[in-house]
Amino acid sequence: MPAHLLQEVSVSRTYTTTTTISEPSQENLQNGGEKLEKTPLASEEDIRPEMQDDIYDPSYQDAEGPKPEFQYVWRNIILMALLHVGALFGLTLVPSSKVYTLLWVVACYLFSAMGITAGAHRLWSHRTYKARLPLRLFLIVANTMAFQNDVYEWSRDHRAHHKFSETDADPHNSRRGFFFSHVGWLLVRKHPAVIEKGKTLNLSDLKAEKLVMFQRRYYKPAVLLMCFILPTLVPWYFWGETFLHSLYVATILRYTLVLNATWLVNSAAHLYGYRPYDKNIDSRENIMVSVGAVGEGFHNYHHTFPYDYSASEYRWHINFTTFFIDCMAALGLAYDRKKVSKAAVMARIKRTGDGSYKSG
Ligand code: ST9
Ligand code: ZN
Ligand code: ZN
Repeated sequence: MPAHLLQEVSVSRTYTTTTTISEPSQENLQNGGEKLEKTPLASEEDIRPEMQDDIYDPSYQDAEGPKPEFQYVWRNIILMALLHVGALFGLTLVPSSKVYTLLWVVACYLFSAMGITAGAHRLWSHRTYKARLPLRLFLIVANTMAFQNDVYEWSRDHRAHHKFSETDADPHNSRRGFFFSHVGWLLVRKHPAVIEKGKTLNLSDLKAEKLVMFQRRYYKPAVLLMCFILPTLVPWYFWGETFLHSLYVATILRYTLVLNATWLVNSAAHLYGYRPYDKNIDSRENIMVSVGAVGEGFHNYHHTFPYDYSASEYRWHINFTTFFIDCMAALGLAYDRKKVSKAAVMARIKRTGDGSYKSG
């Protein structure tokens, strides 16, 4: 029997589903088609049996009734507003910055991006590959430069986002609109469901990892050093950049750009784009987001197969993060990279895709 048929057989034997395969219609392409009653609870292909708490659980639904009022956190609102005003000022300083400063911005952008994508996301939240200590050290330092909460908190929120997607228990529930899923969720107290359901998640792997706990313990001083002091001092000290340019371009603007590129995955990639792998979920394939987020915009694929180390059907296609992990693997620092088979992907496209998939 061909491999892809074997996949389909094993899927239907393991999980209950009411899916029927039908020809894609124009309506499916436009509005995602009708909702299925059930989508699979666990993986399409059992390539990472040790971790299940980032797999979508459709059995959890929002409680009936009105949503609680937003409880604004004014400290965060003021700091975020100041940061963005500072970034706009930094933008005006770009033309008068030294070339080395701009190269430094690119280097810091990519370094902190790796700390989020290859580190907090694909390694620590999803365990899609394994990393030896030198790489984990590199990633935790890079992650600290990104200042997006410590890895433990980031991964806890992110597993909740996958398991309880688009419900009150999803920290950046995109059903609450673009602004809320982009940055608004960081400006208000969390919905009680985030905390209640979040407490049911298995985080034992993160609690057991000394490096992750070490970062959590020293997070504030480490962020001050890695995100603010070091990126400002380097251009000022090494190539005589003005302190103003160093602070506003290399630090404030760079930090704000990385934040917004990341947040676009939660907002734009949950609202705009096709759903070739699963039309029943809100996350979408968004090339523009992938460019800024160095490979994290293939978000319909990623929510369908969260255990794939490439977060995309492909490897190096608009995906610097996968290129980076593959380079680390070539050096022997990354190993056990999980990749969903082509047969399983094709079977899933046929079963739940919106009909927009183009092969090749
Ligand atoms: C930032 C994060 O920007 C960005 C994350 C983006 C994720 C993107 C994912 C997309 C995929 C990957 C793409 C990567 C692309 C990268 C591209 C790079 C170029 N479960 O939170 P608290 C409990 S951060 C279980 O204070 P409040 C827990 O007991 C930016 N329990 O809730 C906790 O205590 P503790 C900088 C949970 O009071 C307690 O509740 N940082 C969970 O409602 C209180 O938690 C900021 O701006 C859970 N999920 O406050 C700070 N959650 O932690 C923002 C909570 O001690 N944060 N509990 O165990 C805050 O100020 C606050 O969290 C708050 C909510 C005001 C938002
Ligand atoms: Zn994810
Ligand atoms: Zn998502």
